[in-house]
Amino acid sequence: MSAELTSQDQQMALEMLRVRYWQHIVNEDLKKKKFTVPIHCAIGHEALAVAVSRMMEPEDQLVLTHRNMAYNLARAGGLAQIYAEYQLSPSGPGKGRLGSMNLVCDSKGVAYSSSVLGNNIAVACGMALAKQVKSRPGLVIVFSGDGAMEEGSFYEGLVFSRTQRLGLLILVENNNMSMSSTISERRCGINMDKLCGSVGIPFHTFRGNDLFEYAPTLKQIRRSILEQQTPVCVEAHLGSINQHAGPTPGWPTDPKNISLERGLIVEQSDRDPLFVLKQRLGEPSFENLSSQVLSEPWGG
Ligand SMILES: Cc1ncc(C[n+]2csc(CCOP(=O)(O)OP(=O)(O)O)c2C)c(N)n1
Ligand SMILES: [Mg+2]
Repeated sequence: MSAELTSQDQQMALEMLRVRYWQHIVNEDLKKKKFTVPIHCAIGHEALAVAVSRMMEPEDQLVLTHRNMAYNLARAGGLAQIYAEYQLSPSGPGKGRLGSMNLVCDSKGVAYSSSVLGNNIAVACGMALAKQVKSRPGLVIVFSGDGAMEEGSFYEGLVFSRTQRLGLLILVENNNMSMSSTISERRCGINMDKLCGSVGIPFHTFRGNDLFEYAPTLKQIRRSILEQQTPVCVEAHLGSINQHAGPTPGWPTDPKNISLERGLIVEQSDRDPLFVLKQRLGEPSFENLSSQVLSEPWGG
């Protein structure tokens, strides 16, 4: 693909590389115990984060979970502000009072984040209903994990949003992990296609971490939500390559080991969206863009 790389594709690739680079910086500083608040990296979520951020129009609102880092970074377009908030500095977007798990940035469309699983679904439904009642444009995008969707409010949100025909995009990040348990360790499987279909909500599956596939598809989905006045649900299968929270490695014998010294790519598999990008662009283009990002000052 490298030969046909348009300047827009290049910008998009750079955005994703930056979100990874900034997460590496946070992870390195987590290792050095530079923060006092719990911080959940989202290394492996970058393709979805950049695609969602690029899909958004100024009137759209993002409603996030505890694992909001990649989304806040993609929306912010820089690390310095977010880093300041992680250090609880008054110069952060939450004036140092929100920390990581509840971080919002209204000016960038990040309206709400919650550390309470499932709570954000009800809040997003209320926000989407307010848009509808007040005839305000745009849609609300709400995130859930494969763990958080076990909360009753997830099902209630599906029924309520479809009943009211809300402008809502429900994105489930299925990393097959809730704290330290996989899905099969804690519950039966849930057929999302059938669950959504049973209440008339269109459903899509995302696999493979390909930014160049996710970005245009999400733009089409956004249009369909607004034109057909129906919520849509997307389940993205991805991996959180880092530990649940805190630094990776989190302890001396941790099998997960992330180090910026080894470069931006963490895993040589399609669980890593940067590995997927490298396959897409070819090694020379990928290395060229990576070096550019690694040489950029981030404000720390
Ligand atoms: C109502 C509630 N119950 C339990 C927790 C503790 N808790 C925090 S994160 C987490 C796992 C969430 O898994 P998932 O939704 O899949 O998100 P992931 O961390 O995998 O991104 C749990 C159980 C919580 N924050 N809120
Ligand atoms: Mg999960």
